Amino acid sequence: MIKSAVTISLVDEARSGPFVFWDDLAAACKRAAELGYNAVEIFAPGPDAVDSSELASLLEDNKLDLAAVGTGAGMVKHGLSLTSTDADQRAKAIGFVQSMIDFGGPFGAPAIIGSMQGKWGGELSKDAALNLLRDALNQLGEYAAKYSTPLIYEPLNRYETNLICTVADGVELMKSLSMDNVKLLADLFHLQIEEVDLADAIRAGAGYIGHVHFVDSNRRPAGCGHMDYGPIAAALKEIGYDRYASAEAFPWPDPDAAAVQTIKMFNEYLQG
Ligand code: LER
Ligand code: MN
Repeated sequence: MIKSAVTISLVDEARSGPFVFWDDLAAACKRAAELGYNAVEIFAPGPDAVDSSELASLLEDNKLDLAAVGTGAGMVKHGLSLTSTDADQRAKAIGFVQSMIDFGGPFGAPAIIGSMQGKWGGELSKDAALNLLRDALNQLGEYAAKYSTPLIYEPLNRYETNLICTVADGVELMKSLSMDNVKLLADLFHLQIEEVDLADAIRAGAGYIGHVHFVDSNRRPAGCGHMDYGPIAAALKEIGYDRYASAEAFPWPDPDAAAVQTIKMFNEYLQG
């Protein structure tokens, strides 16, 4: 069965980003539970931004799981990238993601590599960048295994990366890794920019998709754009997808309405 989650951002530098709840972790967890979400996904400035025992209490009190933790703050806050041409910077980027794996791992939550993958260009060729990305994913996938969680890698649309933009290219990248503990994130917003057919793309990701960002075509909450969810839901069920569909959408028209709208669409299309 697919499980529902909703994003909470604690990162000031990501103020214009696609996150539903903001700033107040306790209030967001309480509201997520009231609305019937199974879990929350946290986008934090770093591993120490949230006290682990406080998070454990919040999750337990609200009967929520931690679906995933974002690592994008490594890029937006600290300017780090796993494909930097500077070895020191790459080592810092790896260290930052490891610290986020250490934060989420004890809660069974995988870390997500999105913007931390960086881009190729200038003195860095596409092949060289992909090799750096492969090295990083191998190392971090291995690291995540100690918590029995995968590492989640997110293909992004062309305006955010030029490395891997489609599910099919993501599958090829996964196949080229030295282990199988890295899974793909199918973010429906990125898919609708890059894919010919979203349901076909999801079917092509069978066995490789480990997380879904559930959102509409304009990055508003599901149901507030022109995404056709019937075929998408059918494809996810067809491939036996049973992990999270997480609301990573603009807090439109406001956080609470976005959370209400997404769980309504989740219940209509993805539950059961
Ligand atoms: C970035 O566009 C995105 O989709 C996020 O999940 C990564 O921070
Ligand atoms: Mn995403």
